[in-house]
Amino acid sequence: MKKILVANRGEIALRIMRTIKRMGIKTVAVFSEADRHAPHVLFADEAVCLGPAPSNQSYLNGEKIIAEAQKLGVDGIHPGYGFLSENAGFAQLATDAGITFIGPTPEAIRIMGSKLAAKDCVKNYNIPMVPGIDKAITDVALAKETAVQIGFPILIKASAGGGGKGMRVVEKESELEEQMERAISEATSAFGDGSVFIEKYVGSPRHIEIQVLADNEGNTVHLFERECSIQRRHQKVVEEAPSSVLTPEIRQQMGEAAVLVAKSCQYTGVGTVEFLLDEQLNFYFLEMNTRLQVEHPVTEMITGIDLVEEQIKVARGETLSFKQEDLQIKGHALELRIYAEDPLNDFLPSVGTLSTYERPTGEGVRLDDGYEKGMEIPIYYDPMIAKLVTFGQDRNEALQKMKTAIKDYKIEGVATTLPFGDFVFNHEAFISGHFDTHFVKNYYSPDLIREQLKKKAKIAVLSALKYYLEEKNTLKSIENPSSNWKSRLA
Ligand code: MV4
Repeated sequence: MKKILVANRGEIALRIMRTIKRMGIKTVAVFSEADRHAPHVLFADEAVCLGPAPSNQSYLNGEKIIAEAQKLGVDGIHPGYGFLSENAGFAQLATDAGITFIGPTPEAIRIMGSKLAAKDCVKNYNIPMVPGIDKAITDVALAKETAVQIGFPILIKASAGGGGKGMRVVEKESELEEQMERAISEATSAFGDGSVFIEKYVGSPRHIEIQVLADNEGNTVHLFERECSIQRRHQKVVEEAPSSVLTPEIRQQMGEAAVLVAKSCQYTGVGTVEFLLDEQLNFYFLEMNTRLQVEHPVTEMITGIDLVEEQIKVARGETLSFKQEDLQIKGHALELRIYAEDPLNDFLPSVGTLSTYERPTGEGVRLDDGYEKGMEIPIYYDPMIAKLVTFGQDRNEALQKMKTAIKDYKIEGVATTLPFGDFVFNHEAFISGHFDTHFVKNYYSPDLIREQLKKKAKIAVLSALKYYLEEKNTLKSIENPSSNWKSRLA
């Protein structure tokens, strides 16, 4: 591969292009009219405008992207995450145009894009799954029968759903019919596919995912787990690797299960297998994400492996250069996603210009960002500004570095999730590792941040006052040197 087009924007486009350049390959950026002066455009060797700001007229226009790639003699396309990354049709379009799609096959994307197809695909591999039905269900009577068998509460899920969309908890039998009808009509209008299924509801789960990597010869390894339980409304905010609750035995079992999930669909490249982990440390396969994930840096930090480099090597047909036995966890990494969202105002998007933008630095601090001081955060795309990642020999070292880095990171002009991160990293439940997917709901309220901010303001005032009192006499002598002279003579 001599020239790779990155079909994305922001921090991930930059992060991917850095690796491509380091490998001696040329980079092509694509951009919308809103991103004309964005860092990913400046960084690339070549760049093409796709069209107006809205995603469906730019970053989601697969045909245009392929056409531009062909004009520029591109031989590989990296889709990043979001946008076209899990679009089997786009992967096929690239392949048909003679361009290597840097990701799994269209078939693997298609299977794992449907939860029911995924369950069906792995059914002969002995993968633990939450008790439930693995078929689309429309018959209310049958649903009731199954629900009574597995026991309430149960969860209705949309097969085509993702990120928690189309999920409904049903507490008792009398609510099932109404909830099912709603779930089906919601799934039909949201995804054009009304298939739903039911599962036992796991009440206080952790969300643990396993990074996998496979080449074209069937060599498949896992790169351990990421703990992603700290999220709000299915949007992850804090991630870490390794998880503080997994034992080596369960880690190995989950890793082996994840490798089997990948093998079941002849997976190639990097992918992520999601599990729920209950309080007794039972784990259940949820779904597989067939892309490079936002939170991949924590895995890179603890394994020393550049996942984008591995993607490219696999895409150009290379054999994995390491085996499972060669891999080990070294140290601990934390990630905070910094969104232009206001944690004091229900995390509403905060629009504006980055009037102040000062990056934290230091050993063990990695900042993946896509903005510069003075830039505006466009309203058209995901409002994530950056990912702040810290690495330490152990969890506590990573935590201390994170707290310092949050203090050193100065952003003004938009509200961000930095104060929310500070809240999480100072919370007893996070520090002790005793938390689940309900962390934000259970512990967070904006008043806690307001109190912290007030406390900080008070400390600033008090230390200024203390300093003033200490220096009062010096101050007097500066203001009135003669009186000082006289008093000394007296
Ligand atoms: C569940 C669950 C409890 N029981 N399935 C949410 C997103 C989707 N990937 C699966 N999700 C869940 N599935 C059963 N049977 C709870 C969740 C869930 C969740 C999962 C991962 C991370 C955050 C979550 C927040 C709420 C609910």
